[in-house]
Amino acid sequence: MFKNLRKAFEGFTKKLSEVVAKKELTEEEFEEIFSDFELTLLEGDVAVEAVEKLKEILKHELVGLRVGRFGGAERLVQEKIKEAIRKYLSQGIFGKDIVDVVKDGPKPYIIVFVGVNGVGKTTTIAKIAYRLKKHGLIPVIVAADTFRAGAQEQLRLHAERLGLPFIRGKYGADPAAVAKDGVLHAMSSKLDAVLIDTAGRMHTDRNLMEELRKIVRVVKPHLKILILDALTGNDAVQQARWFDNAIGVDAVILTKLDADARGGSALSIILSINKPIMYVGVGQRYDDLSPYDPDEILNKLLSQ
Ligand SMILES: Nc1nc2c(ncn2[C@@H]2O[C@H](COP(=O)(O)OP(=O)(O)O)[C@@H](O)[C@H]2O)c(=O)[nH]1
Ligand SMILES: [Mg+2]
Repeated sequence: MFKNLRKAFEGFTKKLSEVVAKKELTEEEFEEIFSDFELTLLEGDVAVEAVEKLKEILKHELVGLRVGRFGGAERLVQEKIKEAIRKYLSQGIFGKDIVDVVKDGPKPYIIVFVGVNGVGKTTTIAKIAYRLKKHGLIPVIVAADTFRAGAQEQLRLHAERLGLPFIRGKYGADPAAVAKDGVLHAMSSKLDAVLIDTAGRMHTDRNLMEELRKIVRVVKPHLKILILDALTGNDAVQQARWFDNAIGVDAVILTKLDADARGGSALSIILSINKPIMYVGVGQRYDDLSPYDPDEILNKLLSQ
């Protein structure tokens, strides 16, 4: 999925090394070499903000660099680039497993999941529920999308398969009331967590914004997780902005990293959203959820 971007990085590295092998890299030279690279990044669907940020970090790391007569320019430049991006990507690690978050948090620990339809929200909730159960914690799964019968049914099947309690509302019921029911159920049954699935109608829908705000007001979640689809690039960046504006997002789970994306999509999202990444989805099975590891992404990007 990072194929195009990898090629672009290779070209960029090569041009830079040709300069630093001979002399100290000036800002003008950096700008010139970066402009070719920039075009490839933008064509590869990397968001404009991400490109700007990348430029800043790389400029800081590379201007003034020279290698001298002993050679090894290409490797040095590659290391410098890798280090700069690693530093940057590492700022976005959530850094705590959901099992510990729930164990260390108040009981029941309330989590609201938000995201546009189709990004993998329901599947990810099932994965989180599975992970909690595997570590001896019992969550209730709550279907607070009361307008899509199919969405509720999908979640009910997951709950049944996982052997976990499930709460839903009648068709058209107030989603906030259903979410509250879930919390009350968890309290009376002394459950460890409440996982609330919400509606994901197009993010330009004002009613959805109000609906989500109401859920948040009523249940006061301890954690608000946004699900983003790694294949959607710039769209995901817009979605992140919209949901953050609506309810304030604490962490992101990036799904479908396993699928064959246009180059740069995942990196672009990670660079652009300024939110900690908690997990990445790497498939459709319950255990296809991995901690976010910047090195994995870097290796795909830069290994030869
Ligand atoms: N390959 C892959 N598919 C995923 C992943 N997460 C979800 N999906 C698939 O994406 C589709 C939409 O998922 P769903 O959970 O229904 O999305 P929702 O509308 O946001 O609730 C389903 O076919 C899922 O199996 C992932 O990490 N990798
Ligand atoms: Mg769903």
